[in-house]
Amino acid sequence: MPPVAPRPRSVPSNELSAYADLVPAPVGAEPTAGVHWTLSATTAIHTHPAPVAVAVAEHLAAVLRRATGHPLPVVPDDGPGPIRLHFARDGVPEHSEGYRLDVTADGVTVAARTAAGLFHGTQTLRQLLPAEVESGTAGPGPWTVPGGYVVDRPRFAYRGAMLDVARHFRPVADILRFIDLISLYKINHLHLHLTDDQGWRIAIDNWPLLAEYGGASEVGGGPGGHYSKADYRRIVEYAATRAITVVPEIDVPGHTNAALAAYAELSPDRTSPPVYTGTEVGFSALAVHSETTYDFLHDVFTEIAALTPGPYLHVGGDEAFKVPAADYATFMARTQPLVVATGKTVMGWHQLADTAHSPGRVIQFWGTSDRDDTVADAVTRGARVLLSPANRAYLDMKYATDTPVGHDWAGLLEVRDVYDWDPGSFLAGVPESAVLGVEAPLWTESVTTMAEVELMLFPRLPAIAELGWSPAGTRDWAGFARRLAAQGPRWSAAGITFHRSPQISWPAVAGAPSAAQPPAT
Ligand code: NGO
Repeated sequence: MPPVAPRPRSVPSNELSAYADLVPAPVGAEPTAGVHWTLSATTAIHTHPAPVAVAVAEHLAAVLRRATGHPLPVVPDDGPGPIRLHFARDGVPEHSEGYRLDVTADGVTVAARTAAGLFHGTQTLRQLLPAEVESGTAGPGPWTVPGGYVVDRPRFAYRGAMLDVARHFRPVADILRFIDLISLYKINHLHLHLTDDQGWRIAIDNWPLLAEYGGASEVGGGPGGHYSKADYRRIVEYAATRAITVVPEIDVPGHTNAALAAYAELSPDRTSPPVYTGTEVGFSALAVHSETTYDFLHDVFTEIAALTPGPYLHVGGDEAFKVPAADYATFMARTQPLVVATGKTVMGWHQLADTAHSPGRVIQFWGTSDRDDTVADAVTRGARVLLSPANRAYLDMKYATDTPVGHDWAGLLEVRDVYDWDPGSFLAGVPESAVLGVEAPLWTESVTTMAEVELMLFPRLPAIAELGWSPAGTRDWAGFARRLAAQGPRWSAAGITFHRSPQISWPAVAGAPSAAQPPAT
């Protein structure tokens, strides 16, 4: 007689639709009916012994240990195991960030060509587990993963989030949390807006007063702060373990009051202005005709480039209203080669578009229309475009008039506004092949706490992440709204503050401790 199959236990809620609920939507995914695997006290994570693979496995283990209380040893041995993370090419999409994930009755396998691919696969695995896997304290489980597979790769090479640490400084611990949050949705670039009128946030050895004096202020008169080089390296290294590249921004020639306050010789009239703690823009400028300015930029870019393993160095360039157009062009014609000389590729806000080209440069569009002829022209000269249209991607915009923080100059941005556009065909004269990707900037004039940062990110950041990652053919508001709803319990379990958008039918957060309940906004 054939053995009697065990009676199916009750089906956990994540089992029915987990493969259809992933955010960002994958290239391909299918559940296998009737198959599942359950993580237990004896589960180990087997991985390739390469340190990069071990780092991915250790990160997954740390998340799973927290919520399950199980030991989950990481075994640097590529052989079969209940959870196996390994490098492979067969069946894995031909992309440096692609992965394949298989769940059978024997366990979970993530295969990828690179550590980044493995990392993204493990983030998908988290979403296939019950929402309580995001909890910071151990729960009873069961930690069951439905059987099936995912084959995945990104649509765009660059999916970014920007945090303005100049208007309000954020300590290193907050940046590390920010990195963890954005990496949940396969964001792969963290753009740090390190300098502005209200504060200079990174130590520069040759110009120590930039950080010491120029960093000791912020909007509203708070103490500000800055990152030492060791702090900054910590951020870069931590980001790398989450497959994230840091993009530093030194905003010039405008937005420079903090630098001018620290060094009078950088100012056109050789006089230091007072420290600035307001929120106006466009009133400050470097002395664009002074050689000292270019010595300063050379030193700053050289030191920043030395701290930056990633390819990009962002030079800002926005709202330099005090610099006449011809001087601005001259300034950028001198500034961009200084970046190139450090081995980095220039990135800049789209005001840079009609200045001299530099090899492979990236123009970050933050306008509110779907046409900008100077950007389209820069593309014909070889520029690539990073899309952050303010009326689609600016996460400092309020959701609604009663959102407690944020701006509304580019409109009120509910999650559907942020989701419902196609980066590949958004800007006239900019074909998809010229679009490097998308980025969601969070400016912090009025954002002063991490809870407020989270409120502005969620649920809009996952929308931008999906536009950047998922195949164009998956874009469908109703489907996204349903999948996003399934993320809510995960954020509640993780203690993430989020906006309970009325556009989404959030499931009830039954049993969640009140401290983890999202605020009603
Ligand atoms: C603009 C401006 C920033 C503001 C932001 C507020 C750019 C690129 N420059 O975006 O200084 O903080 O709007 O939304």
